[in-house]
Amino acid sequence: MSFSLVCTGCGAPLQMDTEGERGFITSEAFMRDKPLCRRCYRLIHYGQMESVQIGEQEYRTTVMRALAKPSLILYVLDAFDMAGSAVRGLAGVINQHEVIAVANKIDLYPHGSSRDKLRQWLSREALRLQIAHRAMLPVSAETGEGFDALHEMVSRVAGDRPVVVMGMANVGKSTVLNRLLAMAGDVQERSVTASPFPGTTLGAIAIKVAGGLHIVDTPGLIGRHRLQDRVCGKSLGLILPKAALRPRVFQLEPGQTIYIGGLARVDFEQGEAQSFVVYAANQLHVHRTKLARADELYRQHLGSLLTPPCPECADDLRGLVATPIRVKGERPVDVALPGLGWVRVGAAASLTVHAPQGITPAVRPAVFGVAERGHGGSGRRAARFGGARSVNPSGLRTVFAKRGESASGGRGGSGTRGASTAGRHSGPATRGGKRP
Ligand SMILES: Nc1nc2c(ncn2[C@@H]2O[C@H](COP(=O)(O)OP(=O)(O)OP(=O)(O)O)[C@@H](O)[C@H]2O)c(=O)[nH]1
Ligand SMILES: [Mg+2]
Ligand SMILES: [Zn+2]
Ligand SMILES: [Zn+2]
Repeated sequence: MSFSLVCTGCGAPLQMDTEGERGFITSEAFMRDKPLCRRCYRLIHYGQMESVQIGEQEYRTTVMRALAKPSLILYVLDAFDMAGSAVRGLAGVINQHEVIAVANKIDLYPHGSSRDKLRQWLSREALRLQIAHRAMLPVSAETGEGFDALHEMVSRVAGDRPVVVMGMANVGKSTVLNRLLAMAGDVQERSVTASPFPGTTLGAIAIKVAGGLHIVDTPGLIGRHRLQDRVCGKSLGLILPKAALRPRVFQLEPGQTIYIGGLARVDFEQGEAQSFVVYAANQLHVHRTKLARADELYRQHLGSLLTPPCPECADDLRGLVATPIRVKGERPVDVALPGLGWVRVGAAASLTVHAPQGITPAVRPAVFGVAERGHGGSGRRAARFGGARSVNPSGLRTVFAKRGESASGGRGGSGTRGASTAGRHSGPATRGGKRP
């Protein structure tokens, strides 16, 4: 039996000298079959996170090393947070390998939504985020949905290349890897550490699976452009969805606004009265108020009614930055807030979206409900077809069916055609994505 010098849970080099630093292990734990650092032990057994993170430079070096040989990359994306899922600054390295995009956490999408339409939308979104991929596989590492297809494809195309699992922090890379290990019949309890805290995996972990597969877990990139990387541990529990999203519909008049916790605010300034549909963690409070009262409410109730942030993380997240957004109304759009969710807007509207410094709202074609296109997109219709008034599976199916029918008119994923922001939205779709 070979002896591992990195933690088998998080990949940190093991050391016995400095408590509280990464890779710390007691001599007893070190003698075990599967040496696990103290941080992993506490994460797994007590759900406690010691705040040790790796910086951006170290992240890049680690991933580049893991990709030293021609590899099959499983680029794991968070299907709930596509806007926050693109790893910035590594495209040049990634593009030298074969990429399978794995959109994880699809269990968070309302039950009954058409998975095939969802896959097409996710693929277009990935391309818009400049993630070229040979295939897009929507999966849930939590429920196992989509894993037969993923396992089959990995077994078929990997050959003798290492399979490198990479992506932003917290998208579920380690959970995906664990499920693949289990499917490969690896019963030796060789699972890696997964946790709700971004930054769980600290180094590359290479695992040889029975049957010849060589699979590598890598750390995730932590960025200031996503809210899950900015809130404290307590607030994290409020913004991360735990169950399928329950869309929340707000019938708004111009001059009204909605707060999503105290982390974002969407002002409806001009346009016809219409419904706004909020897709965010069900446990997160969404508050509607008059625009005229909005600032005062924020001053008085930040951290209480409008939470998160809580007192512990408010300093970094206080003082929202305004971005004007014009929705043309030709097609419904989502205003996505990295790490928080999105707000679907179906008809023409002038909005101002407020979010903490560094969190940039992104406008994209709506994932749900383009059904009202060509119907004038009135608010009432948007509510009816948006599948949102209730979480009605068949309602959602209707949306997708209609979307399929009206396939003409440029569905090529040109992104922000339906809206414009003040020059801050992301660019048009890239080429390069081969469909399976
Ligand atoms: N709802 C849902 N949650 C998931 C799924 N897969 C993983 N998670 C959760 O997402 C969180 C992060 O999972 P990890 O596997 O640790 O994510 P990671 O990408 O390895 O994170 P880092 O190591 O920090 O980069 C955990 O709370 C998981 O339980 C999924 O399919 N659905
Ligand atoms: Mg991990
Ligand atoms: Zn560890
Ligand atoms: Zn907090």
